[in-house]
Amino acid sequence: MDAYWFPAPEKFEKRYLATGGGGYAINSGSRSLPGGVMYGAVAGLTDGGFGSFNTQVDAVVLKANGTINWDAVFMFGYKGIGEMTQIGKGITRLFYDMQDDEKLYTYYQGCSEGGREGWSQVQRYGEEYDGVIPGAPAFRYAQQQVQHLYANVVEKTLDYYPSSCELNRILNETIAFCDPLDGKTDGVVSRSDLCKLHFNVNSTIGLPYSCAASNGGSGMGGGPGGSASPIPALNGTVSARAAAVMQLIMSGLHTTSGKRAYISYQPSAGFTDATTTYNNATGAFDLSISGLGGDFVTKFIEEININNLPSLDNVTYDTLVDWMQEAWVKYEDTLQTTLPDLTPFQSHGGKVLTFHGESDDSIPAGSSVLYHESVRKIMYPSLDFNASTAALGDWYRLFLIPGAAHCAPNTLQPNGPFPQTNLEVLIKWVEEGVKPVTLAATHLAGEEVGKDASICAWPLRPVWRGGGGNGTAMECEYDQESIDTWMYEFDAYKLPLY
Ligand SMILES: [Ca+2]
Repeated sequence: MDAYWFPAPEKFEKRYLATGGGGYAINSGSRSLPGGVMYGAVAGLTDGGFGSFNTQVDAVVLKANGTINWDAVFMFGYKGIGEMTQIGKGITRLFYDMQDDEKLYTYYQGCSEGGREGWSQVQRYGEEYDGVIPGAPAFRYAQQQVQHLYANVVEKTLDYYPSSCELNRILNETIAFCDPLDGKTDGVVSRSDLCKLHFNVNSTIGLPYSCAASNGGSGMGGGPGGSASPIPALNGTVSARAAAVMQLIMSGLHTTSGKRAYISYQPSAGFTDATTTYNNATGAFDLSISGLGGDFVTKFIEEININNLPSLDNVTYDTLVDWMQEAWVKYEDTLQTTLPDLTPFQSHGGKVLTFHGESDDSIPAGSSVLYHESVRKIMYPSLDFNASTAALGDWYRLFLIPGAAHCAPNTLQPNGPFPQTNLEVLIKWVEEGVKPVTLAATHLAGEEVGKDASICAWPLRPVWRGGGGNGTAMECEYDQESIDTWMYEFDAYKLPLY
């Protein structure tokens, strides 16, 4: 079933907007529809055929007999939104009595899983769309979902479960050290690549931490039930073992023989996947298995209808790589969503405006860079780096948002900007040919609240020169050493990982 919102006829601007969901949801309720109507667009959402608008795919992915419900997987993968758009465009033409030769501009906007869904539309229904905004996409699904368990396996392998107090001390120190590397001391790590090059997590060993007692709460990556035991006041110094855990997490998943299987979050991103749980009985912190990763392994890979893995016993780095490999093959044509040949979309004139918080703690920012580079190489094999980047940038632009978290500003780096007008920017690009050289953003909190900002397009990186005074202007620079920190070789697999 699909639902559409229609602007009043005098407000209709010959536009259609498809919307998507987040997590395991294929829609965001009616939250994302007013944004379309605001721009004179008919806006649509779908239930994917899962039974109701509130039913998420993980509730229907297993049939009663315990096998995969492939109809649901294909609908979630790309068909649900694609068919909604085809039907929605037809209804729109009829409703407003449009002539056959009148252009109906067609857009998509979504973030996270909604970002993956956006890419699914570019890859599978390229001719249907004129402009797509896939924010912080949860694509490369097999790797993306399983990698949520990586921090837990590091903790288990090293047998050390840091408290959130100790983790936050490391994180705060990372941000403090890396903040000025971009030339502007504002509490925002606008250059996580320079952070990667110059920050050594071992420098945090011995730093004191102290946290008041709390009622527990639960990290976003908390295990089943979000086990929220009260946590006593904590005092200590950052241990070498905690630094070792963080070092390994930040280096990304490798096989036990040292071959790279995936990337990690940028330094200065939160350590949500590493969240532990306090054990009242022992007075120690314990493993808290990431529900995002566990739910995927149990239902989508092992086909067992439980919401999380009961334990990580016998789960090694190699197990994670095996799960990634298995899910990749299993869902290559549905959920993986990294098809790098975008010829139908590109030749039809489609434009992609994509963004990713550089301090995203749920989907690594490097994931969006990896796909951008894959598309660049596949679409322009005979052009060198600069020429192919320029050619791709005519219709697909990636903006890394300094300091931003997952599809949102970052409370830990509140002075950072966030884009607020992406759909307007995309409409201008599609309908008036105004290419966003930089992306318009706004400071939504902090010292510069209300001020405008500009976001550099990948591979250019922001820098403030001239002493770092807050009055100095940002430049978008080309820095090969920084760019190289975003490039990886995935030698754990025989196939290329796009
Ligand atoms: Ca800074």
